[in-house]
Amino acid sequence: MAITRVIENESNGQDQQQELISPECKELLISLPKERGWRTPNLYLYQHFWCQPKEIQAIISVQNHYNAENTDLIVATIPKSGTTWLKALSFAIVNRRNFAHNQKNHPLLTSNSHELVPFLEYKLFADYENIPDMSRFPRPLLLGTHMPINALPDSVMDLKCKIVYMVRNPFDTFVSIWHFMNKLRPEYLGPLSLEEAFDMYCRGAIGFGPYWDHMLGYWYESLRAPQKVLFLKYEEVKENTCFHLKKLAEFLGFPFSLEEEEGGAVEGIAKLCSFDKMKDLDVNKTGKGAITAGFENRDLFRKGEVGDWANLLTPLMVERLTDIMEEKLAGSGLTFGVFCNEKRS
Ligand code: PAP
Repeated sequence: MAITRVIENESNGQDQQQELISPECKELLISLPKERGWRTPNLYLYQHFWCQPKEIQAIISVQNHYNAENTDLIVATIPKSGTTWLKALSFAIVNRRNFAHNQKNHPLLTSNSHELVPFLEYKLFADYENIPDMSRFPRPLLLGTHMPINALPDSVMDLKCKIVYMVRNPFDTFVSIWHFMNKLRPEYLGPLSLEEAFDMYCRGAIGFGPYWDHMLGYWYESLRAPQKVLFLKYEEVKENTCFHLKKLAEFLGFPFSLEEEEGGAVEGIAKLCSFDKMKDLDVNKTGKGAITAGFENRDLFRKGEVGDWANLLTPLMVERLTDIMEEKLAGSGLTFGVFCNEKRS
């Protein structure tokens, strides 16, 4: 099938996007509701979540061609909620028999965690004409995704493979996205003001969002099937990394032995994957392309703090987002109180 270069021309004649997508996907896009995009002209509502064109095509490929196995392990997040960190922690846990945390040639010292735990939709199935032969990859497969739980292929949900999900309070997640998009947004799209971006976020028009649906999907599944989905909060992992690291290791099926614990393996992995350590590595200072071509790895490491939202959001913004979260999460049991609402007063 030939690749078609699609150029979208919006009514103002300047808003252009070039993507390598198939004629079928182009056809599909025409039928989907759309919103102004963050780093592409438009986001499209596909299967009840907002997505960029090329990602929709990749997700269709994932849905059609990725057949999960019982031993597969999936790291899921909505963008900017701790993906890079969770991938590093998971990789270090699962591969510690081959690579001890203090080994000089540990892969995490020379590769970004996105290279070691590839995204289904950005890496493995990004090119719809080159479907990977997953049988050639070493087991267990450790894979990443931003896809909402309902969009995952049936095999992921039907088999015993496990999903670990990390959520981050929506205030810091927005701020992280805002800074990130400012770096990635192409010039021809013009600036996206803080106010406009915030409004889009509050209306749910953000990649893979609405973010409340994204987190609630994984949240409810973690309550229904705790052996299937482990639900972690960025802020809690930050506060007590070793405790959650042990929980994560147990869930993934790679629990720490007493001997390992006494030998400092848990603390060692926590340190290896810490923000300060990872940010300082050459691969993360000067490397490129960990997620997609041309992408600067250093853009994945900004501050890595809890509560940075207080430096950017106005009281009115905080109030609006707090009200939205209270309404959307009402009755779910999922809260971010200590990280958001309490700071409102
Ligand atoms: P992605 O969705 O593009 O993969 P993701 O890794 O989910 O990005 O989020 C990036 C955020 O995680 C950044 O937050 P900030 O903008 O508020 O600073 C980044 O700094 C933070 N981050 C990256 N690595 C770590 C880490 N090892 N520990 C804690 N936070 C981290």
